[in-house]
Amino acid sequence: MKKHIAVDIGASSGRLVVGTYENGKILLKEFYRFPNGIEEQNGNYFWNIEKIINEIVNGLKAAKKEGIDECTLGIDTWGVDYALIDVDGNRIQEIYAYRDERTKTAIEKIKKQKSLKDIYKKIGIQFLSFNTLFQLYAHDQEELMKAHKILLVPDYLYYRLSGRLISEKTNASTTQLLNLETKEYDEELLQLIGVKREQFETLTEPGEFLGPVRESIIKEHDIPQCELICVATHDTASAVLGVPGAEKHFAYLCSGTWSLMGVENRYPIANEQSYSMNYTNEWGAYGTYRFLKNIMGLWLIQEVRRQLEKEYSFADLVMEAKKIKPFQFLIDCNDECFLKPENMVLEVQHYCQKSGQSVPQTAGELARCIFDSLALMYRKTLKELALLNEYPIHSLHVVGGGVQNEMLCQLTADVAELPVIAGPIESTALGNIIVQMISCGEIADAAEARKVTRESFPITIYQPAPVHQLERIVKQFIQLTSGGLER
Ligand code: LFR
Repeated sequence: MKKHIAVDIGASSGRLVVGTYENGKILLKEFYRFPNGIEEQNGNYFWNIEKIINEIVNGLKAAKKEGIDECTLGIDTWGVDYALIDVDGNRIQEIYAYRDERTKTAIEKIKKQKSLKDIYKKIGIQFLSFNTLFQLYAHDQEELMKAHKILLVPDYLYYRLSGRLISEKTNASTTQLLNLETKEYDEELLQLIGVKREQFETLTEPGEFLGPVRESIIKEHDIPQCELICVATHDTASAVLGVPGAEKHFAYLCSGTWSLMGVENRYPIANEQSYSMNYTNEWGAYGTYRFLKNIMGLWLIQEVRRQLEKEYSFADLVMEAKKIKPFQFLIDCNDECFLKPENMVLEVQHYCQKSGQSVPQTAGELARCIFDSLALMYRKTLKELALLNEYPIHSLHVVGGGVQNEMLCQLTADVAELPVIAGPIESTALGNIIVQMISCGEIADAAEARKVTRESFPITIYQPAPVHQLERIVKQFIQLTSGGLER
């Protein structure tokens, strides 16, 4: 029986999970977890990449103690962020975190040189101020010129473990630099930001074998013999592979620090309407596209929790929220002001005040405001997805850590007026391991993997219950979020 390890690193935590395929089922076991987060240095925000690498090695040592001597290994992380390395393979800067503010005005600046609509037409990626396109544009040009290679975070981690240089496709698409037609980095955009094609590696498909972890690392740290497999290294791409959708068209919500809501398509949709609603076509494994939208997600509640004087667990916040009358305080969760505010509590309060609403004061009121607003944003996004795709959406799969928030799952079902199918929680690690299993010939393809997933992991179904005065609440929310379908 083959053992596969997923190194799955998110913005707030990383984990190592071992997966095996036995009797038609996938078994997952998390055996190592560590906290992650961005760190401030002189007003800029960075990831502590050396700490992350140490934690991966510590996790692999733990794997050996668990009795794993041999395995395959795949790595996924968030998208867009990059390391610059010199010709000797040394990193020449700390890795900026995407919430760093240096890109705040980059979209406005680029717009003066090239129309955003033209960029969208050929790239098909939603405009987010932190996409690599804008980060590189805002990067110190001299430093950028010194870079022999630009590696996205998981590419860099593969490099550190093995010496292999790759530019994995699913994550590369989050740069907003891949051309939908040529399926290559777009020369014109590269020129616009002062980067050469050679600074990126050749694009690599998920599924490719990348060779072993360096012998020196294995010996020094006494870790298992690991064969690296290039997985869908963008965490969202992995998470979507782990969605147990059975229907031809299923909608998903990958619920973690971000809420990524969308559908899986075989073709990109990059037209006027998808441009004006800012939908993305991120490249998926096995020739798919993730047509989705980024919604600010659980980051809002994570940050509120961090700011509150009293210590609350997430479960405590849910309990407090349940005591509060719903839909009294609404925010547009996707407003830029929530991307990296100094103090999320004050930011939420300020938003409510300036939009003429009463202001949430207690932990319960703040949590209620966030959960209500997220559920309403999910409803709005589902309506947009159905319209842009020209097919109805009958249910919603929720995967990721957010599955544990039963209140939000039920609220989503109620507000969106459709059943929510929740689980699995660890869909990202699962998707990572699914690619490894497909490459090793244990599972035939993504469709079979979804079938196996359905048989392997429990799900919870939340049926929608009527919401008092829903129409009025939706109207109010739509006004707040400037337009939309149900205006
Ligand atoms: C989720 C995610 C999103 C991406 C954001 C920044 O972890 O990867 O898909 O938009 O992080 O990279």
